[in-house]
Amino acid sequence: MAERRPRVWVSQPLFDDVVARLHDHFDVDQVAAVREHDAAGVAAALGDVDGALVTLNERVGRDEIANATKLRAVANVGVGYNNLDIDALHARGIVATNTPDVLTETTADFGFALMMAAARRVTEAERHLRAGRWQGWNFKGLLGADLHGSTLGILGMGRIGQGIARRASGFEMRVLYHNRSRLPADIERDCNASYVDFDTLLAQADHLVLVLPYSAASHHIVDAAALAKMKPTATLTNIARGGIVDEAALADALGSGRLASAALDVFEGEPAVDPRLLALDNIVLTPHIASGSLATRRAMVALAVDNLIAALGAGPEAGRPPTPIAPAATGGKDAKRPGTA
Ligand code: 8YV
Repeated sequence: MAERRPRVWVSQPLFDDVVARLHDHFDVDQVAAVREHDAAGVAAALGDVDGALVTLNERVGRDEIANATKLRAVANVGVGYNNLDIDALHARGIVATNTPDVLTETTADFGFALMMAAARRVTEAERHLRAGRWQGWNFKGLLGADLHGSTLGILGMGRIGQGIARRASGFEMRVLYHNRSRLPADIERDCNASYVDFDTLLAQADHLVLVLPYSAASHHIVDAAALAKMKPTATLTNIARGGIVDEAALADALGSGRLASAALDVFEGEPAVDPRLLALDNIVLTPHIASGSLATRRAMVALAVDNLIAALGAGPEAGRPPTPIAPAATGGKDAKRPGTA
């Protein structure tokens, strides 16, 4: 009797030519169209497979794997893995992997783009123009804040935070950061960045960018109290995870002029966006696309495919997936405190 081929689930349509490599080793259950999977759907999909390739849209926790008796590996397409319950997976001996590094520079580019858009009111100005409200040149219209020569604050100084810091040198910005641990001196020098405590970061940043892992400890770390410590002229950019910012408090701060402007690529209830945020002019809103260059999204899928093949004991790296998530890891967006991403 022929040996049973392992079976894997691919939760969303990705890039067919990249995912095709899975077919060399496994039988593949490929979801045909972009869709939301609820917990029961994920549990059903995992019920009879050896491995899964999932995105941040799929929560894989204790309940979802309860009946997944064959499951040996879950490859997340994304550096952040707060959608996975790592303890539950590891307790069952299931290997979990993510996709760090390949998205660092692309995501840092986008963080910078959002910060600039918030500071210079780019999307607000475009809406103004498209709505036909530009009735003539106004010397004092739509004035923004400078980036050059200002102070950049970075919360979470991992790979992406460091990428943003390196970009800031070109704008002659002073760079402050806060992180769960201070970086080695050579990295600080390379990033031209100085370590400060959280309150100092809030108080001194002209532009604050959030790039820290999401966890219970970082939930709403930017709340009303934190926002009240920021300069009223400051901007806030979040490219990490929605739950890090208390969106109701942010809407209040932006609405009352307590904070000049913000840019969010991530939201607490994705894909839903709080109507209070949608109603504001002084906020840039994008649908979780920070890693979304074609080349990078392809590279993320390729790395996840490599991880899944290796984790299931196939291919040249059998048993050695390139980027496993370590037990009690703190290197992704599931760390216990503000940290690296
Ligand atoms: C991905 C992200 O688009 O990598 C991450 O953590 O948030 C994004 O780059 C997302 O995870 C896709 O699953």
